[in-house]
Amino acid sequence: MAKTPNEVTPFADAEPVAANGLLHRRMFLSGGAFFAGAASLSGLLSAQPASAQMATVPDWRKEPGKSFTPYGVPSKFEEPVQRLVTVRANSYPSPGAGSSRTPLHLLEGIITPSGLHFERSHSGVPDIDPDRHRLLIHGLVRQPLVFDLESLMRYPRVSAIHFIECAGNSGGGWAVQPPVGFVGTMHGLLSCSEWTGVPLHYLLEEAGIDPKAKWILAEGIDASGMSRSVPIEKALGDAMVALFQNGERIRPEQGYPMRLLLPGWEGNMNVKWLHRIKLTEGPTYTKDETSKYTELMPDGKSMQFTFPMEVKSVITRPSEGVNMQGPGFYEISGFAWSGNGKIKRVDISADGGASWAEAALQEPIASRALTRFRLPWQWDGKEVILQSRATDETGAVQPTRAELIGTKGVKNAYHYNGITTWEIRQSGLVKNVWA
Ligand SMILES: Nc1nc2c(c(=O)[nH]1)N[C@H]1C(S)=C(S)[C@@H](COP(=O)(O)O)O[C@H]1N2
Ligand SMILES: [Mo]
Repeated sequence: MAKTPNEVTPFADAEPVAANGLLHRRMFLSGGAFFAGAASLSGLLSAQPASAQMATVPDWRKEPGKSFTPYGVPSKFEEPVQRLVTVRANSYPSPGAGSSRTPLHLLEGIITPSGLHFERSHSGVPDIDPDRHRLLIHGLVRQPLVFDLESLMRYPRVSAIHFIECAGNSGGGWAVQPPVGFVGTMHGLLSCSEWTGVPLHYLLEEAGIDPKAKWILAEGIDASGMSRSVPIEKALGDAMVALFQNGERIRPEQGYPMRLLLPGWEGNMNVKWLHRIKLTEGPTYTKDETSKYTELMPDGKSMQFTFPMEVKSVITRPSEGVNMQGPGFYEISGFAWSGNGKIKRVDISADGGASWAEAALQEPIASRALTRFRLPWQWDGKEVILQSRATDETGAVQPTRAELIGTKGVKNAYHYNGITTWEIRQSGLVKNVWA
């Protein structure tokens, strides 16, 4: 016999749809009443009944606050919200090689604050004077062209919200033992910004594309001279020379004064500090696409040029280090994304994949952007195995870890997109486990 909502929780529209207290997403979508009313609700969430203490006047109420600042920074109480920096103990022979990760577990919405965008650099962050920077377009073109910032700023621009994900993100998924750490530690080579720039096809068309040109080579002017080959279809499609990040000029760590943006494709192809594009007949096979970023398969062969980052999701709340505070009502939330288009749906399981509840997707749902999902949950305080599974608009479904390893083996270091599993203990502790 079906339970009426109030036998389960005192919330309006609370309909259990999968095992262990997962509720219908309708509760977050209806826009109607949240609480069903009637019963005493105090203590159900974490709010306390109002008390006489509220009458105390805090110091900051007693005198005017500080004056205005030319460039704002977060409250000093938010100091722990920082990038997770990995510096190599011995950086020889490539000083500045390494990464810092976005603390995804501490963020909300879908936009990564620019100061928290992950960094992955092969030779540090160059200090580029924008007045002396040039972009060269040459190779199989009618007329090689050089652009300075001033000339680029005169072209029509587009803005779009896109994630960048390092191909090596979540690489701990291939390991025998499940990695220990925050979502940001495990999956934080992933960030999402609103990028604004000049569509690359304007510049290529102006230079005059030789019909023999089927690829481009894009190169950065940092000490690593990172370069990648890109098929001409992508270069003429949604590729952009990005100049702005979240409304302001692109940050030095992200490629100031300009980077190539290839929405949805491997992070490393989004060449930072972009200074040269050469049109070519075939791929150039640079060091950055032969020694790295190829996928070693179980049969010993390597897959090369696996460009889009596949459909993926992770629950950030709760997650390892973001523990439960006793039984009761929770919002489960996290990120889903796909390099092949929009996220179509996200399902959540609280019983290790036996039953699933469809999560609510927060607008905006943009193509090749992070998408925020949410699901109401009444946790009864028992041990639970919590998972999320994303599906994109091409119909691709995020695989389990076993399915992924079944096809790709464990010699691969890139493109890990298996389902993340959180074990929630009775104590409320959350642990990353292999399911
Ligand atoms: N010129 C240059 N471009 C680069 C890199 C680099 O080291 N040099 N790193 C690449 C890698 S591996 C990734 S994952 C992304 C990271 O972009 P971000 O540092 O803005 O997050 O930039 C790519 N573009
Ligand atoms: Mo990367």
